[in-house]
Amino acid sequence: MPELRLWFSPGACSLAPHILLHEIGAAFEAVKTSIPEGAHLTEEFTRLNPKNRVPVLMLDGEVITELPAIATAISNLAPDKCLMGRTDLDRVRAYEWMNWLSGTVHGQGFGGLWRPQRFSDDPAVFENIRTKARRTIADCFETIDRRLSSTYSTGQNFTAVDAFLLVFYRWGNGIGIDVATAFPRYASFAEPLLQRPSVAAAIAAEGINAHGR
Ligand SMILES: N[C@@H](CCC(=O)N[C@@H](CS)C(=O)NCC(=O)O)C(=O)O
Repeated sequence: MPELRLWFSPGACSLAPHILLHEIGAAFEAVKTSIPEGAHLTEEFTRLNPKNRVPVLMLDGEVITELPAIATAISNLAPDKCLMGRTDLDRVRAYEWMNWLSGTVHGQGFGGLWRPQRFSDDPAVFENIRTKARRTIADCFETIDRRLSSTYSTGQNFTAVDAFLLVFYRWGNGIGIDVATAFPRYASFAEPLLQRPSVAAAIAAEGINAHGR
């Protein structure tokens, strides 16, 4: 196994790769920062990732950013786990999910809600951006709910997509969506996965509440 170090902030999207590292049973160093406190805004972290975001994975000295890329790098370390899908079609579906989760659900939905300043320099319109972002999140959760019909989102095994979906499940509950009532298939998918040893281990290591509420 290469030398692995993951920079995370408790409960942030970095929870997904944190779960994946536990899933493959890798020895790794977890480096904690705190996004809400702005603890990542240091010269040292900016040198590491000039985009100033977590997650960051260092793999034998190579710095990797962006969740779909990090998930792929971790998946490559344990090919038998098929964390980015088992068949060719599963892999295509995994990237289809990861791209949308990263760009639309995270970037536009939760990004708009929590970081409206990324979308306008005018504080007067921030509330409008937040309102629109909440609608985007609800639309996305509708899509997720429609697409989930079995234990896993992609193929027949646990993948990075499932880990990423758990992040948004927690965030959805955290912003006051009653996911169990409004999106019951999403909740029925997520709740059993929260018991998975790799998921429970990452949640315990981050010191966060499993359900996000
Ligand atoms: N596109 C990036 C997004 C990463 C991202 O936005 N991470 C958030 C935490 S969930 C962050 O670090 N935010 C810091 C900030 O906005 O200052 C990815 O997929 O890795």
